[in-house]
Amino acid sequence: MPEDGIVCLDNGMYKIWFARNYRTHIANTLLLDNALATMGAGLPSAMMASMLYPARRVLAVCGDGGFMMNSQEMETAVRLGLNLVVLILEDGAYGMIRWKQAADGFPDFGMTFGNPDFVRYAEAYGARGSRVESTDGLAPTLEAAFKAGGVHLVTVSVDYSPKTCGCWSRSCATRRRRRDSRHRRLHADGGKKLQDRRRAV
Ligand SMILES: Cc1ncc(C[n+]2csc(CCOP(=O)(O)OP(=O)(O)O)c2C)c(N)n1
Ligand SMILES: [Mg+2]
Repeated sequence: MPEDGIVCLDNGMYKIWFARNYRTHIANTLLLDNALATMGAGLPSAMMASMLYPARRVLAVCGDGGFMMNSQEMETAVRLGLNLVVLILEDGAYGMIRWKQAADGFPDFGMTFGNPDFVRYAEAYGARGSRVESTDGLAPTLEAAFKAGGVHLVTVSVDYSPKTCGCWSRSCATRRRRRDSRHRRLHADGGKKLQDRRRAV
């Protein structure tokens, strides 16, 4: 993104990455709602940013769950002739809650779902859609989407498994990073209690 580009986040796991690592140089170029943290806000806030600053690049970053909470606003964005790109991080799950559930030692239950084909979904609204197939493809796909103008949806698969965010698997690869006392208690016996609990469910 250029320095004056505006990134508008929805709410999910990736918000933590942006909050920690995304450097801004101009005020209000990273819109991040950490108060009520409402899912579904990414696309509408990008639409407003694009209306206020039509000459600047605007990128909404959404999880698949959050995007689907307000995705019908694609129609409004197309109808108003806005220029914006929506990047969807697709893990087929409410990733952040799935992670919290695992970090608290609960079974991996009820947090996954299926998605529409987001490229065709975008096209159904008269927008453009692209799927990123490799890490190297991300930047050029975004660049092409901004250059093309209009409403453009870019979807990319994301893997939030233990490598990325911690206690996820039975082996609990990053438990040493966890300060949560409940979590520590569950692992005090090498994970036996946790396994018993999983067996019981
Ligand atoms: C309206 C609303 N419902 C529920 C929540 C609780 N919540 C926070 S993050 C999250 C999951 C987000 O899933 P997704 O958008 O797919 O992002 P991911 O974490 O998978 O990247 C949920 C359910 C919320 N913040 N807002
Ligand atoms: Mg998700």
